[in-house]
Formats: sequence, C-alpha cells, structure tokens
Amino acid sequence: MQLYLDLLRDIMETGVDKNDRTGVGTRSVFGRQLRYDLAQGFPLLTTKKLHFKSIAYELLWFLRGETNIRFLRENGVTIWDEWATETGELGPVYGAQWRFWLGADGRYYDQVQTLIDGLKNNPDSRRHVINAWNVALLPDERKKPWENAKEGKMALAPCHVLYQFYVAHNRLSSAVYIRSNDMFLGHPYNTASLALFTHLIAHQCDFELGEIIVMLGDAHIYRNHFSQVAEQLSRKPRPLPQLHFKRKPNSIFDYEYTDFELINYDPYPAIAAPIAV
Ligand code: THF
Repeated sequence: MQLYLDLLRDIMETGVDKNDRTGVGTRSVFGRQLRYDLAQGFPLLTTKKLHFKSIAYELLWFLRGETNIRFLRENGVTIWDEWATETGELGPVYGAQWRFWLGADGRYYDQVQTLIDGLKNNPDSRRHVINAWNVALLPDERKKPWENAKEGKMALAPCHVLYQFYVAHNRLSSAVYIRSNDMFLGHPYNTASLALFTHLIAHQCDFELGEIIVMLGDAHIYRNHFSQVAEQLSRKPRPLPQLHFKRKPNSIFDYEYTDFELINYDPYPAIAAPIAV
C-alpha cells in the first residue's frame, strides 16, 4: 500500500486547491493509476483500520441490485446513510445499473450475469465491462442527493464508473475507472471492493488471481482531512491480510458475508474523519 501513501503525499505537495459540490473544498491531482498483485495479499489498507464489513456488505448489496439502504442498515453498515431519502432510497445507483439497466428497448439488462457468462464462455473477449454511467439517470448537481433520488434520479453520479476484466494464463485481472475519488475515506474502500469483487468472480469461474488496477480521474483530499492524512503518512505499512473462502455458492449472487474471511489483518487504529455529502 506504499503506492497509496506516495499518492497522498504527492497530492498534499503538488495538488491544486479547488472548490467542490459539497462546499468543503479539496486539493486534487488528475489522472493516476495504482496496481496490486492479488497473489501478494488482499489490498486492505493497514495504516489505519478499515471496516471490512462495510466494504463486503456494500458489494453484496450492489450484487443484489438493491438501491435502498435497508439491507445495509440491517447489517450494521451506515456508509450510505447521508445521501438517502427518509425511506432509505438512493435512486437508480450502482445496484440498479449493474443488475437492471433499463434499455431503450424497454428490457432490463443484467450486466453482472452477462459478465460471468462472458468470462466463462469467451475469456479472451475485450468487452468484459460493467458500466454505471447511465446518462439519462444522472442527478442534477445543483440539487441535494435525496432530492434527486425522490425524482427518480441517482442520488449521486457514479464515482466508480466503469469496471473491466481480463483473463490471461487463466488469471483474472480487473480495472476500475474512478472519475472522482475521496482519497482518505473512499479510496481504500473502493480498492478493497474491487479486490473482493475480483476474488468472488475468480472463485465462481475457477480463475487464478491476477492484478487489480485502479485508475483515477479527479483524485482529491478534502480540506478537513489534511491532519488525518498527515497522521496516516507517519505510519509504516504492515504485511497485507489474506482472503479465504469457506463455501462456494452456486452463483455470484448467492454469496453471504460468512462465506469468506479475512485473516492476518493487523492494522494501526482507525482515524476518524468527517464525510463530505
Ligand atoms: N462521498 C464522499 N465524500 N466520499 C466517498 O468516499 C464516497 N463514497 C460513497 C459515496 N459517496 C462518497 C460512500 N462511501 C465512509 C466510507 C465510504 C463511503 C462513505 C463513508 C466512511 O465514513 N468510512 C469510515 C468508517 C465508517 C464505517 O465503515 O462505518 C472510515 O473511517 O473509513 C465512495 O464510494
């Protein structure tokens, strides 16, 4: 995870201070790439404690095609609370686009099922893509997230917009394009989420593990995270944990939190930081 710490330092030293939608203000750079070999361990940040349960349940929630925070709340996960309506709705965010993309032909498209079928039947394809950027459903940036959700729009425009998968020597690699990345709070979650997604797909399709590649558009540190970033930069990364499976469900949609476990995760203490809404 040294790559991540190096990028945080680079943003602090060379980034540009800008205003943003949330009103908090950021320091940012544009266009970066980080990569991790999954055979070297599970890329979960060790220089502060991450709530792996939040990361895992969020991915299971995307895979269920859900867009109401009810499932997250039932499992003690609160990371999407700030953006939802009083009834917990977020509008057609990730889960809806991944599993139920409504086409111009009036049919729903399941991008995850198509991905799994494609990886099994035609691994060399260059079209193993999941796209969340459904232009017709993007929110109005001048309105509050929950106002957009009430109007049937996404509460937030997708941050992790596009996923792509690649198979070589029977090893599965993946990449994500993140157009806007909160480098202190969101980025470690997004990296671990891609790693977990890649593990689940490899497990289902009998691939070995390759690399994950995280590509960033606007990579920013919120102004009210600067002291937390300094604290994090004073810590030295520890060995990465490993992910183990305890059961192989019949499909990518049938995983439960108890089907996998993280072992040897020995992080430094958590660092509290306010989330920009
Ligand atoms: N908005 C902003 N400003 N940053 C983001 O990273 C972000 N997301 C999702 C949607 N909008 C975003 C929400 N993801 C935390 C982590 C990820 C989130 C939201 C919040 C967070 O507060 N993490 C705490 C611990 C909280 C917990 O796990 O219970 C932490 O210390 O890591 C990017 O996808």
